[in-house]
Amino acid sequence: MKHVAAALLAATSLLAVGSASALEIKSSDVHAMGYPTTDAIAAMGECLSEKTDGDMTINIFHSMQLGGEKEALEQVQLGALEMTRVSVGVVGPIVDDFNAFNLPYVFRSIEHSHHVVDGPIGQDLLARLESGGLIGLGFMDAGARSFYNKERPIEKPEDLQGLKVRVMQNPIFIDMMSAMGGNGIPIAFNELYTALQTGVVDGAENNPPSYLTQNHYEQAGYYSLTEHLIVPEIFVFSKKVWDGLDESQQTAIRECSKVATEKERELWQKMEQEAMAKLEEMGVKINEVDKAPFIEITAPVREKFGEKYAEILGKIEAVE
Ligand code: GTR
Repeated sequence: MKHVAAALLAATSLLAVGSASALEIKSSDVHAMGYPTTDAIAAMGECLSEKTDGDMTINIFHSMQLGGEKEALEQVQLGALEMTRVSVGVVGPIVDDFNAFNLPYVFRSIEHSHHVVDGPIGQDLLARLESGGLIGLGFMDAGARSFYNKERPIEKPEDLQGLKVRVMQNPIFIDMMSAMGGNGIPIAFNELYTALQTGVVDGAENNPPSYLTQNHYEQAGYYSLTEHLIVPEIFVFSKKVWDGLDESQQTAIRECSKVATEKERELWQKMEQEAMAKLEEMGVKINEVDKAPFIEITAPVREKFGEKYAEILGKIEAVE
């Protein structure tokens, strides 16, 4: 996979040599085109191309062509890749305070998460990514994540006992699973379908659009609406490349980033509804969940990290 990725990047870099100020921004995403995140980055590309008379364009490497999200972030930090769209779930290891977003039941609702990421908390976190070699361009929606597995509906935390549940590659999610009684196993998104198929894990957790479009429902047909995490998406630019751009290019990227965020939120709502309908149609066994016991059982995780993230957690809670 690494060789294929390197060859692809090298080939497109050659193609990108054009007029002196021309810049082809390569951007990766684990999702296919037609997903809200990829289509939003495509809209950003159109915006950039219009603004710069075609000098700046975005070439999207979708569908995990460049591998998983951790590697993508590394490539962007190195400047080998200009941009990537990933989950905030994998950004915690770069700027620790992002992990406040990765704690279970921290956001009261999607609206609450919007108010947080659109306000000073979100903007400050984006700015702090510079220390990790990244320029934070914006957030996107990813709804709420719920459990799915092969064995049974999850109605109460005890139902998770004995299940091997794939989590994103960030140790904080292993703690979350332990608190709930399950066994959290970090695996890259691009390796998850096979892990479900071969029984390396019994289940995973994600929002309805990802569960559907990755065909995970074929392997794990119980979907239980625990909505335990609201983890936003984020798109970031390489600081190495950014520092070589002129101000007008940076301004154009900033302005078109807003187009991407807005577009994604609009597409997300529609996609989420459609995904739920489609999952039902495919015979997935979906169950509603009383969230109170899940909130209660995950309190120790919020307490464990509470001190570390006290300042930002306090600010998040104070947001309406
Ligand atoms: C999806 C998200 C991806 C990826 C994936 C995962 O909801 O859009 O960026 O993080 O979840 O679970 O790894």
